[in-house]
Amino acid sequence: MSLQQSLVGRGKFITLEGLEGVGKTTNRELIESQLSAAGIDFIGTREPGGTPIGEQLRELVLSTRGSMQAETELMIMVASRLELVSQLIEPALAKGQWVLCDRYLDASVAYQGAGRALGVERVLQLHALMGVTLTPDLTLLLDMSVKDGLARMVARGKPDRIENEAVEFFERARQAYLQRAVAEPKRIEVIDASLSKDDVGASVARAVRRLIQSV
Ligand code: Z5A
Repeated sequence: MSLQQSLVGRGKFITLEGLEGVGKTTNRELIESQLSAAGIDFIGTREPGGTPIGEQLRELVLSTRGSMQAETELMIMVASRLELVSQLIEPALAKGQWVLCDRYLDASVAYQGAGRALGVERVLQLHALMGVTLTPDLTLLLDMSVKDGLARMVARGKPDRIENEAVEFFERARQAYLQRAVAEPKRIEVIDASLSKDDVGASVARAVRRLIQSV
């Protein structure tokens, strides 16, 4: 370990999760401002994507051209994550930088494990098998009804392949997210995303402040 690393310690890893339209991008920007104001060195990234290979995989997996087996979809998500963790996230954390990621492993549990009904255990086993075992320090789960979240997305238009799924798919994903929050209450903070942008932002900022103060 270099002198610089031993002085700053390992960085913290924060993820944003939730269904479409719940405000992940909106709140990612708020957290970035908060971290900057606190003088914390950080990087922001997203999944699928975040590396040159990951961004190509993102285009492939979200494209509306042709159909794809659920297992193929899962393996592309894991491949993109593997690249992101090894090329960007782990090196940044090791240098003492904080990492803010728009979606991570919980999204595969929710969307592929529950939404596509591949099974939560199977999704976790595949990650373990591939050595993707990094767990976030804090996960902000923005939660609201599927109907209201989708309504926000309809206003945006141009749905991708996964956004074209039926409401039942998203209901299963939402329940899986909430079950994970019950199982891991210390890591996952559920935030009511149906409130105003200011109120959601205030809850997000409180949770991030607690993490900053814990260091
Ligand atoms: N996916 C997967 O299946 N498995 C995986 O392992 C991973 C991902 C990692 C990535 O999509 C897709 O990949 C995603 C899951 C799947 N697909 N689906 N479906 P993405 O990255 O393109 O998009 P997203 O993650 O679904 O996010 P989004 O669609 O951009 O939504 P968002 O970031 O959560 O919301 P936003 O852009 O901040 O806000 C949406 C609108 O609502 C916008 O107009 C805001 O101004 C408005 N908004 C935000 N907050 C509020 C409040 N509080 N009140 C009112 N209006 C608000």
